Amino acid sequence: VRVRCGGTAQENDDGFYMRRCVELARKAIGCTSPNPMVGCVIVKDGKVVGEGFHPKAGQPHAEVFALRDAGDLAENATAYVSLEPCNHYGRTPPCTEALIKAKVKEVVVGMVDPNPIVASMGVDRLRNAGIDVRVGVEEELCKRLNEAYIHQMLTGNPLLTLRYSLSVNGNFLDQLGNRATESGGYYSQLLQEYDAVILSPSLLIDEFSIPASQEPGAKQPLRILIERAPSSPIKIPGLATDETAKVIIFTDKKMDVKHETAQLGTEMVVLDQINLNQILDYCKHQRFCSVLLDLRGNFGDLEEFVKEGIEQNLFQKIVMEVLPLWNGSRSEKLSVAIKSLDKRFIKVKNLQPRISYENVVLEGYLSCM
Ligand code: AOF
Ligand code: ZN
Repeated sequence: VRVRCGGTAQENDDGFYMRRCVELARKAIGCTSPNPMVGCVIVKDGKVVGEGFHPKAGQPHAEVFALRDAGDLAENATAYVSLEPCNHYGRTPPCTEALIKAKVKEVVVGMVDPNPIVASMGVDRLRNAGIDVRVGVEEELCKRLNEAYIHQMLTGNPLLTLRYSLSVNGNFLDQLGNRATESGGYYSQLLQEYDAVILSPSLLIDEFSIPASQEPGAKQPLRILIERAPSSPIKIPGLATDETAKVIIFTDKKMDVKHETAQLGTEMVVLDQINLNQILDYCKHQRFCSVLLDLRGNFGDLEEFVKEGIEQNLFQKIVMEVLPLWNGSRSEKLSVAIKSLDKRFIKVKNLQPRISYENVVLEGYLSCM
């Protein structure tokens, strides 16, 4: 349904088609890293004549799919793209040239590409070829779509999110809310968005399985397990991995990993010292755009990471879930670690609530003062 509200007809149409671009882009959620998610819509005489999105790094860009879909109808049409068309030869040829060749009349861009090899040069190239270009339609929405990609491009580091569950009286819980892990549940949806998730190995022992997104066709994040100098060999019961669900165990002591982990695609990395910075370095070298530190299971394993992250402003984002419980099972240890940081004044920006079954999920951005 097309809803018109306020603004000029042009502004309404622009917003409508750009939101469609974002919707298309999100079809590849979790699959494009280190590339951004991008959607493109070709509109002629008020009708959509072509649509496309970027499915995966190495595959053609959104514009190419949309132009293919539109065929000859792209001539004199308006192309809407959620990200500035690229102007470089990467794994694929420049989208600017494809748009010029297709003779589109106008290009409407959601946001400029922060990639320094694009950074407004795509817009300039199109304008120099005589195409009208407008930039910044639904910009906030387009930026939110690719917040991890943008962060990685601007800082070189992956976006780091801290996730945890709370009871209504503010205790840290080591459980998830009702139906969170099912398809459509917030946790299942969250996992598919991340390139990697840092977990306590106790989860494997307690749950006999490794957390995985249940969304249809979801790409699973790399699961990073932290095992600090354990006294006994790591047992990994029921650990099932495949090409899309890799596991890496970081440890500071060489030890046996039972269960023929190598065969299951599990990698082991022994470090002199394990801390959050070291894990982030590893993720950075993998060109990950996003990492989730998931506070579940035995918090003890991750307590130092939370402290280090807060002390050194390593977290950009938090996702917290409030369960309809008074106490629940709680971690005294973690509460103590967090309390020791109470003097830090960190503001949470854009705190957005949403309801997931009977739980409240809050997402926000940490900003240090
Ligand atoms: C677009 N449309 O759909 C995407 C763009 O290695 P390549 O050739 O895939 O290039 C990757 C870069 O291209 C990526 O870092 C970003 O700057 C841009 N992505 N551009 O016009 C798209 N995915
Ligand atoms: Zn491109």
